[in-house]
Amino acid sequence: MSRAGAVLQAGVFIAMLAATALLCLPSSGEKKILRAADDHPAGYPTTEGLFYMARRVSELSGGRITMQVYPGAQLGSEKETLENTRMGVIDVNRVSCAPLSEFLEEMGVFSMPYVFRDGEHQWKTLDGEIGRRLAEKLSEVGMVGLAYYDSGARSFYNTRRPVAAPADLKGLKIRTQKSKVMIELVETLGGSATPMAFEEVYSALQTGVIDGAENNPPSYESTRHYEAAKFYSLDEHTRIPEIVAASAITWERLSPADREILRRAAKESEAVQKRLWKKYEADAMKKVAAAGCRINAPPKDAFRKAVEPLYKKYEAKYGELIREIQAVR
Ligand code: BDP
Repeated sequence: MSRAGAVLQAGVFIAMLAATALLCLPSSGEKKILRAADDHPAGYPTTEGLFYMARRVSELSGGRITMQVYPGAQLGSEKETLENTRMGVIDVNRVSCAPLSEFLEEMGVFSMPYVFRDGEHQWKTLDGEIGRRLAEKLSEVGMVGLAYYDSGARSFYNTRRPVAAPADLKGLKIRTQKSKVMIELVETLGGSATPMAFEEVYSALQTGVIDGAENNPPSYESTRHYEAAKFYSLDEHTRIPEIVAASAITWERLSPADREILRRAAKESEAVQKRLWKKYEADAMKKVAAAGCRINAPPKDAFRKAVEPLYKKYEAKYGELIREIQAVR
């Protein structure tokens, strides 16, 4: 063999070795598909947040990781998607912290009525040590917290009458999320709590199985619950954040670099979601008002007073955490 031929052969050999080494690299070299769940349709701020995250995951991984977003509860109701996230069947999940509290009890503190003074206090808490600590605790139940999303404030709506004071809730059948705190909150205020999956609420309102529910303006509008339940009373009893969480099983299979891509993309999507939220919330209020909904803003003091027994009841569980939240300035 000529000298040039030998050099060429050696070169090819080295190139082949390098290619083999690349193929054998731990997971980071492989293409990956991740499935992400949201119970809202496309266009809703949380789902759009996930779509943005998916775009960034693709960009940051050079097209190697695809995050497929399944909107509109295609992968199940929140309780089901949470179970499937823990099992590794769903890789990324955007849920409300209320149903999440059935898996990690501490998350229920965010469902305590008026625990946040306002949105600013809420975000200081979530962005600070408390928000981080609770997100990290998700590892105890098979998940990894990646970002919080905005969900504004939840208020009551019903088919019967304006709620000007807690007494007006007496006897009303109010749908709640599947969360102990939310059930007890409605009961404490005198309503009759009916826990039910989000997707079932519209027909339950129409058929009169329930008299009302409670949610933020974007959900009240996008679900068209406002068509069936025209009385919307802005008591703003809770500010329950949304969370984007990954399955711990999925997480284990990712290289440190890919984990970082997911974390970064989720965090970037948080800022986008919060911006979209503000706009959607204002638009939703305009839309439901234009549709003839009767909107009132009852004085909150009576509601604050009426939920005091709930605080007593949860003192042993959340008392310390509540005081920590209250101390956030
Ligand atoms: C909405 C949340 C959604 C909920 C739903 C509900 O974004 O994830 O779980 O409320 O009430 O605000 O079930």
